[in-house]
Amino acid sequence: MKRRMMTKAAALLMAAGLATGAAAQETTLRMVSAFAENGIYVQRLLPWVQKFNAEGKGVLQINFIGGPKAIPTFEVGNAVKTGVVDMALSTGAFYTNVMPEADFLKLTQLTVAEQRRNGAFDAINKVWNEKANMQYLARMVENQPFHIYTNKPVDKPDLAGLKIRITPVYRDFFHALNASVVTTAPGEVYTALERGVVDGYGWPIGGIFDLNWHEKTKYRIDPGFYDAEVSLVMNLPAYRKLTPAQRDFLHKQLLALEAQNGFWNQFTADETARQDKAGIKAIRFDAATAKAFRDKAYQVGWASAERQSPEIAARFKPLFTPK
Ligand code: 173
Repeated sequence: MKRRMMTKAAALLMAAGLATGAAAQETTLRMVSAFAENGIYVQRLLPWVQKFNAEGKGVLQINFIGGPKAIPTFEVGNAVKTGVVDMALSTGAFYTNVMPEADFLKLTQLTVAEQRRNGAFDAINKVWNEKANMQYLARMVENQPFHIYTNKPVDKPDLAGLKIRITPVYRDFFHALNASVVTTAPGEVYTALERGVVDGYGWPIGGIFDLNWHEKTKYRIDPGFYDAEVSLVMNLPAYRKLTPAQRDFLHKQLLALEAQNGFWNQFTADETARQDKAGIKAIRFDAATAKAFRDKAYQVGWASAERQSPEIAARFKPLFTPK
C-alpha cells in the first residue's frame, strides 16, 4: 500500500516535472522602460515587441510591463542589475548609480554596426557584465545629437546666469559653459519649466513634443553634441540562462531592431522642421565658434570619463572615435 502511494506521488511529481519542462522551453522576459510610454522610443519599441512575440511563440516572449510609473527612471538600472526585471529600455545616464561608465556611451562617434565590427560592442559588454551584472543587448537610437533648449536668448556659448535641467549626460559640459544645473528625470521637465525652476534643458534633437515641452521652449542652441544612446539591457544571469535557441532568436531580433536605425535621420529632419513651425528659434554660432563648442563637449566629456574611470575610458576611447 505504502509502495503504491509512493508510486502515485512519484507519478505526480513526474507529471509536474514534464509540465515545467514544457514551460521552460518558452521563457517570458519582464521588460520595463526608463523612458515614458508615450515617447518616441517606446513608440518604436512596442511594434518590435509585438513582432518578437509573434515570431517567438514557444521560444521566447517579452512582457512589457511599463514605463517610469512601473519603476522610476533612475531606478531601472538597479532593477536590471538585481533581476527585479529581466530587461529594460534605458540610457546610461539613467544608471550611473550602478556604474559611472554607463554614461560613456554618449561619446560614441561610430554607428552601432561599426561598434559591433570594431570590438567596441564586446568591450562594452565586458564592462557591463563585470560592473553592472548586465548584458548590453542593442542600441536602438542613433544619430540623435543632444541640444540645449532654453526660454531665454543666448548669443554666445556661455550659459552664465541660466539654470538648466540636466542628467549626467550634460553635467560637465554645461558646468564648463558656466550654467547652474538641476538634475531631473524627463518626467519632471515640464513642471520645472512651468514653475520657472529652470530656464532650459538638455535633450536630443527629437522628442520635445512628446511631453509638450515645446510649449515652454523658445530657443534651441545649435550645433548638437554627443549622440543619444538608448539601448536594451538585460540582467546577466537571465541572459545566461537562455538556451542556445533562445539566444539565437533574441540576437536575430536585436539585429533587426538596430537595422531600423536609419529612421533617426528622417526623424531629425522632421523634428527640426516641427520645432521651426512651433516657433522655436535656432540659435546658431559662426562656423569656428560652432566647431569649438562641439569640440569642447567631447573634450570635457572624455576628460570627465578619464577622471571617473581612467582604465575603462582609455579602453573605450579608441573604439568610440573615428580614426
Ligand atoms: O534625460 C535626458 O536628457 C537624457 O539623458 C537622455 C538620454 C538619451 C536620450 C534622451 C535623453
